[in-house]
Amino acid sequence: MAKLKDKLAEQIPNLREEIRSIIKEHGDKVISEVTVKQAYGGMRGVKAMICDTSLVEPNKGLIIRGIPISELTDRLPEEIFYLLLTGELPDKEGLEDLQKQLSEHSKVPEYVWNVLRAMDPESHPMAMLSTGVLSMEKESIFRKRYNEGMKKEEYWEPALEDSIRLLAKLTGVAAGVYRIRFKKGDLIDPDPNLDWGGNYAQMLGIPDPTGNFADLIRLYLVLHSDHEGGNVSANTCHTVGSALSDPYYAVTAGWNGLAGPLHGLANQECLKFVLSIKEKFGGVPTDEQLKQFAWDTLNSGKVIPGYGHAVLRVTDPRFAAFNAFGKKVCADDPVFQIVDKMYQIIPDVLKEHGKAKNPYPNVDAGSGALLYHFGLTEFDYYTVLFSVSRAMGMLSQLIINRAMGTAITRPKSVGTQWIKDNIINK
Ligand code: HAX
Repeated sequence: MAKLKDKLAEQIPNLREEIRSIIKEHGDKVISEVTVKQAYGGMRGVKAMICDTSLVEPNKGLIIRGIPISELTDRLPEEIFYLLLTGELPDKEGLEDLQKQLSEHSKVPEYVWNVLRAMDPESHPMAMLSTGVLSMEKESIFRKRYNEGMKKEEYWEPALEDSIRLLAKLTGVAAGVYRIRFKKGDLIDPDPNLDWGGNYAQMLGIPDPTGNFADLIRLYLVLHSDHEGGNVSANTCHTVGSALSDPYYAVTAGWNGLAGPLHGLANQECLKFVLSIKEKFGGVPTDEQLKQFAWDTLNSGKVIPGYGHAVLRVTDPRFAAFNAFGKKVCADDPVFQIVDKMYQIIPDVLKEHGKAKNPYPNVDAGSGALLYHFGLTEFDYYTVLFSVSRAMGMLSQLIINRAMGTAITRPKSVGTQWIKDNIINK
């Protein structure tokens, strides 16, 4: 039983039983406490939700179902989706079946293109992606089955079906956003013989005589697929999904968070920063010039994009994977060389500056330079690529939550007066 749905059907009863017994026997034990600083500070570090798809270890980075991301870089993104959901990589039958479903459902309804073409020509590609996918909400099988009165135990099945269909069309919508927004000419039809990532690359229409661009897209989709449950997009998708809003509502809500400059939009900020260095110095700066530029940036009150992380405390292994890819395919590109030089210089500057808890690069520090190298130069588009990938993680988490019967999210908020009365003046 290697097909994704069969595998999940086999696993879910055990998962439910395990959780039922954990809650019954250990439900009142404390796993975290919350300080005043955490309540005012984005709940950083508060352990208050469950996510089984992946884990971010401060000193190791992303681990998907027990496998470090650095060991998954040669896999296809759809294999990662299967892994996120089931905890196992698919065998040949499982992979082929999933690819067949992704291919079968890849046709984007015509009304999506009407919606996207009606948007203002200067709309941000992220707003277009969210709008385009949300316009397909009427296709939701989850909503239809819910309205027909499906049982709670069945929720995960239409959530899975919606998710596969959404992912199947997502690459087409995302490629369409690129071609419409940046006036690249006609839309390119999906090729049913290609894998999910390879097909996305061909629908973007970037010339790719070596096949390296398609490999970059596959790598990109693997590396950004998930980052545990508390980050803005995953947490938002989780919360919206917990109201039993269907996957279309939940995943687009998550993307709207990903569109923020401190989250997914950071990758376009990083490339802007790298290109501004290239322009200022007419190419790759010397070590001294780069060091001074970094200090000038910090002294003017700005952050160094691509460096630091809320959880990580080492070089992000996803950055390391992109850097290794760059060294293989475009080592002589000055934009890539600046990224590589920043990696040599910036951590020491940030350590001396003494503020950032993590002075090392995150995933966004290098990805834009690689896309730019292959001619995908519209950096407003980069967060869309991130979104296509992260949809796999958000949707996996959502399906598992529907399988586990996760309750609607409803933490208790307190006011500043409550803090004064109960903490300060107590
Ligand atoms: N450059 C300069 N200062 C930095 C910094 C950087 N790259 N990273 C952190 N700091 C500063 C913070 O601004 C903060 O300063 P204040 O005390 O004055 O507010 C201080 O160091 C402590 O911050 P932190 O605890 O180390 O980091 P946070 O968890 O608050 O924030 C961020 C994490 C990623 C938002 C932060 O490091 C940052 O702004 N980095 C630059 C933007 C960036 O690369 N974002 C992409 C993150 C990856 C991601 O999630 N992508 O989706």
